[in-house]
Amino acid sequence: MTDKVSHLVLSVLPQVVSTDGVRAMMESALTARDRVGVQDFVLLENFTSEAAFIENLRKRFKENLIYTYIGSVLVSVNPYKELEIYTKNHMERYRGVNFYEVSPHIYAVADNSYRSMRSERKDQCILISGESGAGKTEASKKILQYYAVTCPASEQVQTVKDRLLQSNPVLEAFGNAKTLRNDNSSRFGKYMDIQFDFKGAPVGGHIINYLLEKSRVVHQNHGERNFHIFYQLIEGGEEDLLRRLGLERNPQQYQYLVKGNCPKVSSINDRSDWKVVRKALSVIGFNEDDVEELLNIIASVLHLGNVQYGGEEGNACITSDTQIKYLARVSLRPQALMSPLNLEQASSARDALSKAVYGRTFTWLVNKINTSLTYKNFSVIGLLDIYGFEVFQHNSFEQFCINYCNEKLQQLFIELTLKSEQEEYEAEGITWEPVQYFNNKIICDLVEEKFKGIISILDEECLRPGDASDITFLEKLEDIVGGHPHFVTHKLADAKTRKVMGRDEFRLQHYAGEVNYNVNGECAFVPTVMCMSENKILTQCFDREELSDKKRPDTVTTQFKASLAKLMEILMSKEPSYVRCIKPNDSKQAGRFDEVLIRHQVKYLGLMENLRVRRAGFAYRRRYEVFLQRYKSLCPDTWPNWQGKLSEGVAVLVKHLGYKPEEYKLGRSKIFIRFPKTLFATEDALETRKHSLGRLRSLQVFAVF
Ligand code: AD9
Ligand code: MG
Repeated sequence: MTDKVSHLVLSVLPQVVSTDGVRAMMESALTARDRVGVQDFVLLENFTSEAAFIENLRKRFKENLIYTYIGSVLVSVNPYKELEIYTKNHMERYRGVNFYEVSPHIYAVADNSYRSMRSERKDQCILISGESGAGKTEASKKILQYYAVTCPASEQVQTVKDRLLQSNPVLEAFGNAKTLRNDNSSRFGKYMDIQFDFKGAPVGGHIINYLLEKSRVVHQNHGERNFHIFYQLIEGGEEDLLRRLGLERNPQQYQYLVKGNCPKVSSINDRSDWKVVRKALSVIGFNEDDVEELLNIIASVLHLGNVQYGGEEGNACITSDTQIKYLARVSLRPQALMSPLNLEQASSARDALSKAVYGRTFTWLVNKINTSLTYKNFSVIGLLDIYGFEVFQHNSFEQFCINYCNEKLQQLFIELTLKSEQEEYEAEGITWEPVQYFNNKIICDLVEEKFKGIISILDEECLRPGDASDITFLEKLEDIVGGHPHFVTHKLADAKTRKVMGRDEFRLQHYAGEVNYNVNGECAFVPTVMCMSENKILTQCFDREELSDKKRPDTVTTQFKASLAKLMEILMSKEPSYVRCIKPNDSKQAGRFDEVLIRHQVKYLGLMENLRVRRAGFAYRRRYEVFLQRYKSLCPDTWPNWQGKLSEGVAVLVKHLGYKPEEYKLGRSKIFIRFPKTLFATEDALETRKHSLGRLRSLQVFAVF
């Protein structure tokens, strides 16, 4: 009876059940257990086997059980279909209930963090990770909805709740896009603090955005789109508005929207999304003027994309007057666009300008949302919805930053998981035996170390006057980090690797796999003309001081490194919970479990490592009162009530059950059980007793672990 699962809780059953009836019930209970797998991977007998891990995930996925725990970490598999598990009734079921007394759910994680925040007065954070399309953003929205519905509310709190909820459609319109992997892919990282007052009501919030994928503004791969807002405006914008902005109702007219050849997406209704976004903007507190200025900028980016250059070699001039008419009125002064460049330089300067304008406007938008969400110094729960590890055919510095971020989060994850395990053992007075694990600090150092890390080398090359180029950067990398075990270039690679690497690439061996990065960089661009704009938003986005040499901005990578370091600080100061999202297939299809794809994610999410750490000592642990309450009926000395100390009651109980000394340990407030089979045997004993008592009324599959 080992490879068994969660047990059944029997409640309100019919008075009399025949022997046959009992047998049938037990049989069906057992097949149910076999069918649905274990609800906590720590209960897998063969916990080091990746195959057993995946099989368990598969069983549960087939039964629409998309959530499974590794201890307190929630693993979630995207079902790609609407499941009836997010109703108000479900929310109520998880409210104020202990993590392990109900089946695994995103609401259990939300509720657990909320209760810890309130009872221990400690700030919490929920870290959601996984690859593109795995369900991170949906998970973060479910958590937010859970708080919006279950937390107490006054009229003022309702406004905050509404604004928190409505910030999502706005940020998604400007920061999400259709990609090959996800029709609603977040192209930025997001950390959101939700603030709660002493009554537990959400009273404020704050959002930090990370590294918007600006390159999408000017270029999209085949089958992908630009940010949703462009299509929403063109499809849904009122006639008057489009006329004022000089836009036509046809996305194919705009160079920045035609690159992916994908103006329409079956799962997206741009017109109705436009209405949602307009409404959300007003809930957040945008007045008509703010909205008009914002849309002016969006339209100006489209016009800018249509600016054509002609003229002599080395002295490009604009040949498209219509665009300039709108651009000049909207944001720029036409004379400021004059500058001696060749055709290629002129187009690339135009694109750099578009990216800068869009990127800064996005940050402005986040700041504007933040001012509408008051932020006081109360307890917080932070939600981190950040891009997962990315490997494309062509990986640029954007992927480099994203993957570096994932390295940092993985490091934090393993460190904190180990730390909390260790702390729990120490708190319970149980000896801690060190666990071997792969520490990816070596890769983080390779990227971020002062003076000799990749980012420092890049900075130095970028700031060096004279002949610095992508190739000198690569050579410098070879000089300084060429001997590092996780780094290789075309020149340094063995013959086999060389075949799959370009001469302008370097390869990093990440904890999650190998990635080749292309070093073809972007020219630094100081957007002089933008500082002269009369658009109110743009004047806030482009600071005149930037034009002076004294206030030269850091490179994007250095800025990103600093913002990540800040993020790590924020996360370290809070008590973390984790949601690890898995994408079941690449075709966005319900019911398809692609084992190869899933195995890869299990690997790079570090789930086996996580399980090993969690199972290093004991598979199961429970507080004495919970354990005793559940199993006291199995021992005449503890039934119906144990009067003495809880720990002694548990000692009497497990002795009666025949636990061997090597199978368990008694800590200060908890019992630790080493093997799942011990617990399963106890569960079976409980079931048999309940059945033999003939007090079965109805059978309800109920999750307990
Ligand atoms: V990306 O890194 O931003 O590209 P995410 O955020 O991990 O990615 P997202 O949450 O956007 O993925 O999920 C992708 C799609 O999967 C959603 O648009 C839904 O159609 C689908 N999904 C995800 N989670 C659920 C769920 N719990 N129930 C039903 C889901 N559908
Ligand atoms: Mg997302």
